[in-house]
Amino acid sequence: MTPMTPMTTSAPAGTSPESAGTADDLIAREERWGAHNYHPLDVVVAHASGAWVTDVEGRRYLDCLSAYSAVNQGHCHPRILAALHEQAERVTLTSRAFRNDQLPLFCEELAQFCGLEAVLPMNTGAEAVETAIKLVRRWGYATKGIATDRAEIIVFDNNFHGRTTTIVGFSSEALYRDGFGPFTPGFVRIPFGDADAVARAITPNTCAVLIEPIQCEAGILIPPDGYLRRVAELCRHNNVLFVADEIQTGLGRTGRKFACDHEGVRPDVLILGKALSGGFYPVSAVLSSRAVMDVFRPGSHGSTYGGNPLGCAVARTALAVLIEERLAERAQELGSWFLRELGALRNPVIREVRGRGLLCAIELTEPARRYCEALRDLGLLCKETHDYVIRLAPPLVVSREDLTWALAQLRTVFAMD
Ligand code: IF1
Repeated sequence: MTPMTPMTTSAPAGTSPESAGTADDLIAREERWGAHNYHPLDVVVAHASGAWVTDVEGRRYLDCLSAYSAVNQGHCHPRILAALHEQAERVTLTSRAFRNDQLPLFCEELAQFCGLEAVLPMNTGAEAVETAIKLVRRWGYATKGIATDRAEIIVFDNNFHGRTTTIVGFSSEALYRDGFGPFTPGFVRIPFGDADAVARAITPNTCAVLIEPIQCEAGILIPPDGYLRRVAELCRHNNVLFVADEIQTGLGRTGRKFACDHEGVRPDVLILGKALSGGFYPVSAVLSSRAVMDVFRPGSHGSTYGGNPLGCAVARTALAVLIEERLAERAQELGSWFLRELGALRNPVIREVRGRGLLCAIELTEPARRYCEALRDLGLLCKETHDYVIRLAPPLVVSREDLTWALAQLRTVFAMD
């Protein structure tokens, strides 16, 4: 056995969250002990509430990332916290070898919220995407009659669906793929936003189209009007399942329950994650009709934590908050105003402003990182995506006053140029 490496850091290891070190010390420790698979902005968050976070040195920031839409309900929402706490004192995990008293209610409430018939709970987004891939492949063989191992799934350039080997295998982004092969076959990748390309790509072996209704990681790319409806129609006519990854766009973010709602499209398979648990605890889910979901039989799929009572209790409350606080409506109202105001920002480096609900983007003609750093210094947290795009997606509980303040910081940064 290798002996334990002795701790070489100067400050004593904290025993409670409150005794953590300074920002510089904590950053040094993370770099020393953690994997280097991220390049975060150097703000060390210690507390958060609603739309605001506070760093270890007591500075406050408006969060305009919302953990990539996982905290749509706002940080540490008191009702979700209470549900977490109460459930944690009753029972947290049973495994699916036994039943628990939260899973049935979670499935019923989520299915009714989504207008679909059956729910399969998982934990992270990538797991739910993997689950959907298994589901549509099996449906392709068992129901559509595709020959064994010939099923094809249509995906899109610049997609982002997670980090598993199968999922990165059909990514078009070298950063996510390089060095991780060999990859899973059975995916056909085509341009996003062109319905004719979908029509051309469908073959008798196509079991599904897997699509983000708005491509977020690609830079908040909103497809042309009518595109999703056309793709859904092509799917219906060709007996192909329309699978929507609404992990980031769903649950109020774009001003409707789901981004597909903007075009009146009901997916055959819906994938949710992130805000399903209000940022407290990973809960994801795949939804479909009963007929499709029933291709899974006992033993075909599972997860130790999927459907656990703690996650279900948290997710039930996260959904209730979304409905009762009218967060989708808030995103619509605040978002359309905010986007108009963003559109009035004037600077030659701004190429385009776009968005839907409170999912907004400012595309620049130069790398966005230094603008994100300048905004951080003014107390506004956001993150560049694909180098040139500043993504602005605050928690949906953000106030108009907070957003007015954010606009002032943006004006300052773009005036400094
Ligand atoms: C990271 C991006 C966002 C997602 C969609 C599935 C997943 C995600 C549409 C997987 C996850 C994340 C994960 C996080 C950063 C992030 C991200 F910039 F990389 F693309 F949000 F825009 N489908 N999105 O957006 O869900 O397994 O992570 O729970 O660094 O990977 P997960």
